[in-house]
Amino acid sequence: MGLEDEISEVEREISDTPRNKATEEHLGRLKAKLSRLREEREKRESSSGGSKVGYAPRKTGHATVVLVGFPSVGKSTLLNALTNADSEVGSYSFTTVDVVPGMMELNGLDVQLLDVPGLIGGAGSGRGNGREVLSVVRTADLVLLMADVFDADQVHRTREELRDVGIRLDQEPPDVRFDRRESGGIDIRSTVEQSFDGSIFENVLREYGFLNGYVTVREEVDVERFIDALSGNRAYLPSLTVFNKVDLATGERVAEIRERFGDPVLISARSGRGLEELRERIADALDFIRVYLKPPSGEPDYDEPMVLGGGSTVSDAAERIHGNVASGFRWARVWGPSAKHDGQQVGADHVLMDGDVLTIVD
Ligand SMILES: Nc1nc2c(ncn2[C@@H]2O[C@H](COP(=O)(O)OP(=O)(O)O)[C@@H](O)[C@H]2O)c(=O)[nH]1
Ligand SMILES: [Mg+2]
Repeated sequence: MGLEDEISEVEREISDTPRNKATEEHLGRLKAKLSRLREEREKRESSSGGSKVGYAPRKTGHATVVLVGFPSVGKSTLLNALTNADSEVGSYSFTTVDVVPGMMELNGLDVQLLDVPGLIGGAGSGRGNGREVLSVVRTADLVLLMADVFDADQVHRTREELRDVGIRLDQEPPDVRFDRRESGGIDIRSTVEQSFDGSIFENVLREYGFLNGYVTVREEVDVERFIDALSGNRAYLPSLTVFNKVDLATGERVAEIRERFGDPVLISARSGRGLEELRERIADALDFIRVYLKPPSGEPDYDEPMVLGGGSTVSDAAERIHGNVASGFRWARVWGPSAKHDGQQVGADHVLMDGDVLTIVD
C-alpha cells in the first residue's frame, strides 16, 4: 500500500471510530500514526520536490502577519486596503503555495502582511503541501483568521485545516520533555494529575519509535497535545479572528457574531469600515516595544528605534546588538517608562518598556 493510501485509510478509520472510553486508547494510537505518516509524506516531498520547496518567505520589516481564510473571503481586498501590495508585481510562488506580500506602517513600525491564497479551502489545501505551508506561516508573528460574516463556520473549518498542517493557534507549546536512553523502557512522570491513563501515552510513544527514556509532563495534556509535543514539527501562533463584509450585514447579524466569538474584529475591507480598529488590534497583538539607543555620551537615536518583543530585557537588547548575550556587556542605564529615575543603572534582567531610552556600556 502506498503512503497516500495508508494516510487515507487511517483518516477514514479515525472518522469511523466512535469516541468513547473504550476506543480512547485505539484512537490515540491512530492519531499518532496519522501524525507520523503525514510527517513521512512531508519529508519525502521535501527531498523529491523542486528547488523552491522549503524556502521561507523573506523576513522583512519588524513583524510579519499572515492572512488566512477561504477563497473570496476578501483577503486580496484587505491586503490592498492595508498595504502597498501590488499582487501583480510582488507575488511569488512555492511549488504549491502562492504568497503575496504587502507592507504597512503601524505605529512607526514596518509590518509585513502575507496573503497565502491557496492555503485554505483550495484544491490542494491541507494535502501534501504541509511543509511549505508551515515554512510560510512559521515566520509569522500573528495569524489573521478571516471569515465571511455570513458564514461564521469558516472560522472552525479554517482552524481545522491549519491544525492538519501542524499550526496551533492561541496555544503555548506543550510543556513535555523527552529524554531518550539506551534501555530500561519508558518512564513517564507527570507533575499534574492526568485525566487519562499512561498506557495511551505509551502507545503513542511506541508509534513514534520512542521505546526507552524519560518523559516529563508538566501540564494536563490530551492525546493531541502529547503527539504535538512528541512531533516537534508544529508552529504555535497567536491569532485574531476577523469577520469581513460587515457592510452587507444587519445589526442583528453583527450582534450574533459578537456574541458567538468573544472579541472578533468586524470589518469591511471594501468600504474601509473597522480597518482602524483592526490596525490597533494587530498592534496590540504584536505587543512590540521600541527602545531608543543612546551612546554613553551622546543623544538617543529617535529615528531608528530597536524593536523588541513585549517583555524583552536589557540582555535581549544587548544580544540584538552583539549577536550574543555575554560579549562585553557590563551595565546599562535606562530613561523613560521602565526607569525608576532618569538614567537608572540596571542589570541584564531589567524588563524594558515601549519608549525607553537605553545605554549599554561594554
Ligand atoms: N461587500 C463586500 N464585498 C467584499 C468585501 N471585501 C471583499 N469583497 C468582495 O468579495 C470578492 C472576493 O474578494 P477577494 O479579496 O478577491 O477575496 P480573496 O479570495 O479572499 O482574496 C470580491 O468581489 C470583493 O470585491 C467587503 O468588505 N464587502
Ligand atoms: Mg485573493
